[in-house]
Amino acid sequence: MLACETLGGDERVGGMKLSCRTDWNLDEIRAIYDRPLLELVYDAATVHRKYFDARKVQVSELLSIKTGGCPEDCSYCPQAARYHTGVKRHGLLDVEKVYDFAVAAKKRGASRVCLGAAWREIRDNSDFDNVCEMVRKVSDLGVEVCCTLGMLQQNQADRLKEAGLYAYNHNLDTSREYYSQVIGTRGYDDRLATLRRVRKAKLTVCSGGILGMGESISDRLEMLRTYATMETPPDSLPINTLVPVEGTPLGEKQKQEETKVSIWDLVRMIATTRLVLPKTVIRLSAGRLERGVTDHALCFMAGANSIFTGEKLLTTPNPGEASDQEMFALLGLEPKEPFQELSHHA
Ligand code: SAM
Ligand code: DTB
Ligand code: SF4
Repeated sequence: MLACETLGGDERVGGMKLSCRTDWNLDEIRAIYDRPLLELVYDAATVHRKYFDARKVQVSELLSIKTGGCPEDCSYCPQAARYHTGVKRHGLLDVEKVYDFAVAAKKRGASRVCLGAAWREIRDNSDFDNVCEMVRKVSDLGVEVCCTLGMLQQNQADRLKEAGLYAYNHNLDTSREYYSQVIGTRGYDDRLATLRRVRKAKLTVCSGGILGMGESISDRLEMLRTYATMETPPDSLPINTLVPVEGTPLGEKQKQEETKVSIWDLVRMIATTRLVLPKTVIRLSAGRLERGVTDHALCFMAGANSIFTGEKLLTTPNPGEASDQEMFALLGLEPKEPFQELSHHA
């Protein structure tokens, strides 16, 4: 039986050193993932408490600042122009409208506002000038601003940093091997190149994946290995479970049944992430609507420490603030203040 030997300065699980490691291989990560469930959760909860205040959960709000009409073919995404999903398209929102949303989000207790655009990549045009203006104004409110705008070049990452951006979200979504089954219009290396530029601009990196797209457990863990072996791993890692949307290739009814993610697989993935990336904020992202408070409690125990709240993610439904507040009260959790993320490059 694998045992958690020490969780002091040099944490080990099953004899494997945990912290400050960037040399993980898949077998080691798999050995952690396959541990007896309650042992795994206990160790993850213990490591979580070493680096974080486990009563604090970051509450973020999402706003789609440009919706639909995306030229990419991501087979999960309701915003890809080529799928008929009924998503109402709109061009870039006005700066004022975004600012008003952020003011309201802050009042509701959010410490991070994430602005998403259905772009393949950023272009140097007036829309990007306006996004920089949004970032400037929302940052001045004292909340963390995150953008997810697709691929970017170095000068664009630098401009976002200069405008006050705190984080950039750009997901690898799955393993390199499975990626081409999900997306054909760009490659894994394009994603990695953007992440390097984000890091170089000294922005914090938010990068994670989606479970439930038909990938194997090995694909999930291989994605985790990619993150854990980066010179500087992500500051935050969103774990989404697929929100099946009719009209997308992955939204087909039959596939949904086959690929539904069990709470146990989700908890194992969160706990394993907590153990191999002890300092990373883990965001329990898309796919919360079907999960009850008991499921959420297990995820928080396993090391998740962030959620997106509000009735809508970018285009799909999500639990609203009222039910999240009720859940926080029940579980004794509190929203985290902004700018207290452990940054690997600080
Ligand atoms: N266009 C940009 C990009 O692809 O990076 C930013 C927006 S994109 C919608 C942000 C992330 O949302 C994707 O990387 C994916 O992980 C997640 N996502 C999109 N559709 C989803 C779905 N149906 N279920 C779960 N996650 C989804
Ligand atoms: C992330 O990993 N999940 C959030 C955020 N980053 C941008 C987005 C989830 C989107 C789910 C599908 C939608 O609402 O359109
Ligand atoms: Fe476009 Fe992003 Fe959706 Fe892919 S995930 S189709 S890039 S909006």
